[in-house]
Amino acid sequence: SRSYGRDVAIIGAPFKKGQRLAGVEQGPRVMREAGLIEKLRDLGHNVEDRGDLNFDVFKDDPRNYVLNPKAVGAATKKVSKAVEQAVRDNKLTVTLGGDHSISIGTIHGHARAEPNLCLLWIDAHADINTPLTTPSGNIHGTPLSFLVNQLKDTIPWAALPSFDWLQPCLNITDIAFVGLRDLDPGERYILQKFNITSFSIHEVDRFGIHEVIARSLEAVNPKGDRPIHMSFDIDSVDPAATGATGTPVPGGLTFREGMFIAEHVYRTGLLSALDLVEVNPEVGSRQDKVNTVMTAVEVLTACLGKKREGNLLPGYQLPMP
Ligand code: EXY
Ligand code: MN
Ligand code: MN
Repeated sequence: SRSYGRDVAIIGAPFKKGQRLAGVEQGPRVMREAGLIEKLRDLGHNVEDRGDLNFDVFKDDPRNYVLNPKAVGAATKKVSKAVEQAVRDNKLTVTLGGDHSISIGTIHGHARAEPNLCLLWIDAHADINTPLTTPSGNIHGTPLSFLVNQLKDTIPWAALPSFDWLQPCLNITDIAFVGLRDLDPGERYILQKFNITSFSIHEVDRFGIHEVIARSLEAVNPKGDRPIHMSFDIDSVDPAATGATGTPVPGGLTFREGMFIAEHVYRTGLLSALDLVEVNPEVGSRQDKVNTVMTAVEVLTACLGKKREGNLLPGYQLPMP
């Protein structure tokens, strides 16, 4: 093609069984309907939309520490395979959720192809409950515990055979959190015990978003030689802009802070895979839905090079009279 951007793969992961609310499985559809693919092509990227994954339904999937273990185990295995393949095909791989449990698969698959990756986790929540600390049983609050080497012995693997395909693949020191403001006691303990890089909303207010994202990258990628996985939960941004999400928490990142993170990460040139999760068009008002989808699409396009200062088209010539 005559593309001047990157090769990009879009993978839809319309999955909701990591939490209890219907609607989050419509995330990929509403983001596509808002013109995501065209907007990425307008930036000059060669975009291959690989469509939506199909997830198996389990009639018999009883709670076992967590809810829907079979459905989540099977779905995340599929997500992992799809992301691994796309990264091996040299695509910047964008996965559209779905709830945040899908990131068990996106990060696992990305790490299979790029074992040296580091992780930016942009979220109101730390999503690092273990199956024994989760207060809700919702797996979308636990994905990182399944992935982290240092928590391997805290997972009741024998009780969760649907995750037998999964190998922990991430050191806990390879994660930086931004935007946190709702942690459970087990999560607080884990972050403190392992001295994890984390910038809550308090630190965003204190230092400013540029300092926070720069320090996050310095901590997990000091030499700038590691591929970056960014997992962007739309609930990191304030409910004023993202009311259509399942677990909104007041006092979040502003729209502008979310955009700043996206633009800054693009400028590293190291973004290798990206998740955009937890858009639920069935939560909140019609205006919440419009705002949330718009925010998601703006963040995604900024992660792939759209600049608020404007983009210069290669070969642009001023029209002459
Ligand atoms: N920490 C709570 C739990 O584990 O149930 C809430 C988790 C929400 C997870 C989401 C969307 O980032
Ligand atoms: Mn999350
Ligand atoms: Mn969240």
